[in-house]
Order: sequence, then C-alpha cells, then structure tokens
Amino acid sequence: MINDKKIIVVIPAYNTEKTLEKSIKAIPEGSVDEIIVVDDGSRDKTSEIAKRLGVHLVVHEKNKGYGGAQKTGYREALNMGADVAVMVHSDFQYDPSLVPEMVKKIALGEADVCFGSRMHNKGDARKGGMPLWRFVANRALTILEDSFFRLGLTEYHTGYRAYGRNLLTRIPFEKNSNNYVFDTEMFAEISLGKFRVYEIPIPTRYTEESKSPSFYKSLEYGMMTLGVLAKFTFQKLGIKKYENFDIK
Ligand SMILES: Nc1nc2c(ncn2[C@@H]2O[C@H](COP(=O)(O)OP(=O)(O)O)[C@@H](O)[C@H]2O)c(=O)[nH]1
Ligand SMILES: [Mg+2]
Repeated sequence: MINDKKIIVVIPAYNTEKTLEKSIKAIPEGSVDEIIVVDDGSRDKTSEIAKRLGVHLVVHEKNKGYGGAQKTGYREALNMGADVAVMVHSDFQYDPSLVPEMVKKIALGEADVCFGSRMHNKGDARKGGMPLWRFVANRALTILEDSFFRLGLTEYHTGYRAYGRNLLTRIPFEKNSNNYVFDTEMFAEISLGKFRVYEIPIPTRYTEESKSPSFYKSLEYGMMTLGVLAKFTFQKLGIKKYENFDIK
C-alpha cells in the first residue's frame, strides 16, 4: 500500500525459468500488495517456480503473446482491486527494485501512468549495452512516435510501465493486439484519452539472460508500430473508428 492504494505487480512470463525467481525477489519487500504471474503457455518450469514462491498464478494453456499475457494480468489485477498495476518483465531486463518509484506518482493521484525510460539520461542506454542498431531504431521510432502522440516521452519502447485503475478501466485494452504492438496501442490510447503521463529514468540491461526480440521480430514490430500511427491518425481525423481507441 502506498497512500492507501493497492499496488499489484503483473508479470508476463514466457519460458523464463532462469530469471523469474530473481525478478520476483528483487521487488522490494512490503512495497506491493499482490504479485500476479501470467504464465503464457511456457514449456519450462515457469509455473512451478511461481507456485513455489506463492505468488498469484494464472496459466494460459496456449501461448497468446506478450499483449495477450498483459490483458490477462491487468484484468486479474482489476478484479483483485488494484489501484495501480505495474508490469515487471520476467527476464530481469528492467530493475524490479524501482517498483516503488514507478507507482508513486499514480498512488499519490498526480499521474495516470508512469513509464521507465532508458533514454531519459543521455548515454545510459549504450553504456548499459544496448546494441547500436537497436539504439538507432529506438531513437528514430521514438522521435516519430512523439511527433504523433505528443506525450513528451524520451522512449516509446519500454516494457516498464505502471497504470492507474482509472486509465485501465477507461481504455478498452482487451481489444488491443495480443502481440508486442499492444504496448504501442497503449501509447495511442493514452494520447487520445489525454491521460496524465509521468516518466522516470531506468538503467538499461542487455545481458545474455535478458532476452530481446530478434532483428526480424524487431523489424516486424517496427512495421506494426507504423500501422498504429496510421490508425491513430485516422481516428483523430475522424476518418475511421477503431474499437480499442474508443476511450470511455
Ligand atoms: N516474447 C514473448 N514474451 C512473452 C510472451 N508472453 C509473455 N512474455 C514475457 O514478456 C516479457 C517481454 O518479452 P521480451 O521478448 O523480453 O521483449 P523486450 O521487452 O523487448 O525485451 C518477457 O518477460 C517475457 O517472458 C510471448 O508470447 N512472447
Ligand atoms: Mg526482454
């Protein structure tokens, strides 16, 4: 609890037996009310580890994808009465010890959403081992996305996100995509809904165990991101209406 607000961690997990325990144990003790692990059809010991650690576990019989796993996690968090849901990746790519900072502004009622940015402090991302091609692609897409969404963020490709209850109930996130582009759709929806956005700097980690999509997957993600920008523009201009962009 922070400011009497219920804080729930959502962990999408797909074949992350090597890093799940470490990720969960790095969340500062007493800083959250519940931890939900969504095992997205893993074929390894992901579920066993979650059970042993006594966290709230939801299992997908079949793999749905990163977006599908988030949908289940946020739905469950809302059902459990979350005031703030914060996503922690199970591959230890983002530092779980920053959870209290991620949720603070939302719990205080000063923001609706908080993003952790690896680009907030210049030079950090490369020092943390972000490969050059990823860095260049991330910067280029971020500048492009900011020119559309105008949220003033320094990174639009972070997986470290905290969402307030008000935002999660107003955005029809269940209608978003089940894959990686779910995160980009959220930006579009946050922009359309004029939510209050906050950003904190986070360290960058690119290690062997913290996996990232391959070059091909990233290219596909880049293309899908452009697709979201197109839809966002159509929606804004009233040319077309999309169900997931219908903010309540
Ligand atoms: N790749 C992938 N990750 C998933 C899926 N479902 C849940 N996840 C989890 O989502 C997180 C992000 O995935 P990752 O491939 O590391 O993407 P990154 O954020 O770009 O590094 C990881 O902690 C995964 O375990 C899925 O179907 N595919
Ligand atoms: Mg990763």
